[in-house]
Amino acid sequence: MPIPSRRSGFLHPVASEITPRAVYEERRQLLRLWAAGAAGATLAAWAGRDALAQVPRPGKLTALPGAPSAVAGALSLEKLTSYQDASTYNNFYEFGTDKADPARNAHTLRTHPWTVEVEGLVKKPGKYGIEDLLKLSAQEERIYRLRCVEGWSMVIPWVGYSLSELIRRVEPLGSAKYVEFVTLADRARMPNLGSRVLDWPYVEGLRLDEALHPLTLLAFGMYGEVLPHQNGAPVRLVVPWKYGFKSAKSIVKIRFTEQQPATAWVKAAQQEYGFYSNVNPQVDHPRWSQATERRIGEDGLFAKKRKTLMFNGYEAQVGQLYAGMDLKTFY
Ligand SMILES: Nc1nc2c(c(=O)[nH]1)N[C@H]1C(S)=C(S)[C@@H](COP(=O)(O)O)O[C@H]1N2
Ligand SMILES: [Mo]
Repeated sequence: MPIPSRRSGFLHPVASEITPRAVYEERRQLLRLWAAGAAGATLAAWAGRDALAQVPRPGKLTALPGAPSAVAGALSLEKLTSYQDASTYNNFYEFGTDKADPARNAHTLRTHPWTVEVEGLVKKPGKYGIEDLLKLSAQEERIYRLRCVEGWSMVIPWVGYSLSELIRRVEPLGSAKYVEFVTLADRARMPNLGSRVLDWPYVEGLRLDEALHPLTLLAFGMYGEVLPHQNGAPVRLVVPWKYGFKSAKSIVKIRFTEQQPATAWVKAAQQEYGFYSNVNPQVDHPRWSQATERRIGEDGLFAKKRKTLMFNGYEAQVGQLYAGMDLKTFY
């Protein structure tokens, strides 16, 4: 994918983006009306949306449409981040630490064949080819905010299904308390694995109840298409109430454990990146405040910062998971 010129940190859309995005915007309008309960008037139009999404797009990725999710809180009504921004301003350290590196370098990733291995404390461990994993449950579209620990945020329409669908199938044992996500570490295809910026492979983890929460998404696509490599193809997590780094990309192993997994960022700097990493405006990162954020795409010279919401705005859905916990200690 060509990298657009960057002036004052602003990304200029290239001409080839304009038509597909206009089509997407139209779909998004329908989705918004639908979510707001204006279904009657727009149902006919809504029924036509998949036809729109499946219009072949020369040079674009394969369509991966999903029905709008019925999970509570899964459809944010905020303005979407442009596809251009969402796919060119990324963190994927295996491909470099600059935000533009993943889009520049991740073309070397091979996503077929791809296997995700489920192991550890489950009754039914096994290996899933990516095609089977994709079809394990109906694909849903969810519009989630993604808030990064550095203070930027985006609003992205993801396509996938609740991780709980997979977890139920493999039947965790009573002793399973955590889920560990191990991602690809392929020196031949990932140019930054020679660096020691993190202890590869990149590993993330969730408590089992967090992993089972219906908002925890196993994502295969975004904007109605399969994931671009730089966003974690062919399969990643999206955990909308946690800082972005909890959303492991290009997952190859899902392991059920009794002990809290040693995650890549906790190993790198425990004081800065805790295991929980719930978005919390009241608990600052040791080097900066977490009370505000900047929405990517609005980050012009005079853009106002936004107030960061508790649990990234998903408090009604996930607050109960942390009842009685001191979130300053378990950050
Ligand atoms: N394997 C892997 N997964 C990863 C990362 C990474 O460096 N490697 N970065 C994380 C961080 S810090 C963020 S903010 C999100 C970024 O996702 P996005 O590029 O789709 O916005 O991916 C997360 N998942
Ligand atoms: Mo991040």
